[in-house]
Amino acid sequence: AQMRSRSKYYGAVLGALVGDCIGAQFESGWCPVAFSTLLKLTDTLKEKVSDGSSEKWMLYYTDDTEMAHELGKSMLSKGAFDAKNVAECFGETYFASKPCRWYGGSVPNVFKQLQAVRYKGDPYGPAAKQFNGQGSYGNGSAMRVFPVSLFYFEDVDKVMHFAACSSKITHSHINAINGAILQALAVHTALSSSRDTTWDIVLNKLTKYAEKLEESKSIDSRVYCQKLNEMYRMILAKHIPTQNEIDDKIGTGIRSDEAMCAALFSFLLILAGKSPPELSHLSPICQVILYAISLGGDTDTIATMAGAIAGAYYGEEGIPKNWIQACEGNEEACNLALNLFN
Ligand code: R7I
Ligand code: MG
Ligand code: MG
Ligand code: MG
Repeated sequence: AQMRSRSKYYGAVLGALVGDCIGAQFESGWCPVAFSTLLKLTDTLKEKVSDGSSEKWMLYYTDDTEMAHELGKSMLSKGAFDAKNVAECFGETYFASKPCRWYGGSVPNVFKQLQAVRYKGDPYGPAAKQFNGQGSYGNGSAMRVFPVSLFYFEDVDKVMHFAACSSKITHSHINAINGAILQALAVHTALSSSRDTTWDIVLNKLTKYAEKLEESKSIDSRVYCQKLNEMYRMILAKHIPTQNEIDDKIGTGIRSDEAMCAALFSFLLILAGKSPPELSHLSPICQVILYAISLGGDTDTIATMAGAIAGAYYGEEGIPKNWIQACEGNEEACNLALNLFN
């Protein structure tokens, strides 16, 4: 196992931030984004403009980053995952948040119920009632889970356990819980891998976890196992997979199994050396983030999860300074990375 690396901690937090901020520029389109469009944006990124009293960032973060940072700061202040405190941090931050955070459609309902009893009730109660008692299967718990992997780095069982707990505050559908656990495990695996760890080793490891998580499910509802298997096939194929194949086999939507698997796939494809030629001049982490956005769909969320995994694997060095400086919240992200590392 790898020693804890400061660069990997910064990489995960900053990769997630940059993925959210750049991805958010394309979230509303819902369609694939040309590499040329993405490169046109990243070539012009620069520091915030300040006019004395107010500051204007080129790129603003969304709910993905806002909630991830709240989760990380809560664990740091309490010294552990504390469900009631996390619920309160999520809720109060939501009620104070700017419109540009673009929270999911139904999750505000959870925050309203949590706040109604001043966060003193069951922190998992309101989420369990969403969607007629099914719970949300949205990607909103996987998108923000990476701080759990950094905080509980030494104990993978705790990473899995608290990833699930953090999900259940807003997302209690089994596919959302498993998506959060697998995303946390993907970040944890990346953090503990050296640079000679190949894509198939990472994918094998995550497949074993997915088999365990889904062992009690009927064969045709083992959605993560199925999608991880499709990833092997698509990465081993001679060609770079087409958009149609990815839409068909993985998806890019708001469901946790779609966005989380699209993010992991983006990382693994670049790690396997199958870079699209248009991106091959960039560092691997930049390739992962832009490739993730190019898929379209829930671009901020796919890119933030892909950025967290890739940053945990490659470290912060490959993220260009101008990308970081263009993002609102970059100083807070550095503080969070340092505090989680310490
Ligand atoms: O998952 P969530 O926090 O939303 C996250 C997304 C990310 O893209 C963010 O960047 C942000 O833009 O939003 O929020 P939820 O409201 O729990 O889920 C999002 C949407 O998924 C819901 O509004 C529903 O449309 C859909 N959804 C479901 N639909 C039917 N049945 C989630 N779960 C269900 C379900 O069980
Ligand atoms: Mg968002
Ligand atoms: Mg959305
Ligand atoms: Mg999104």
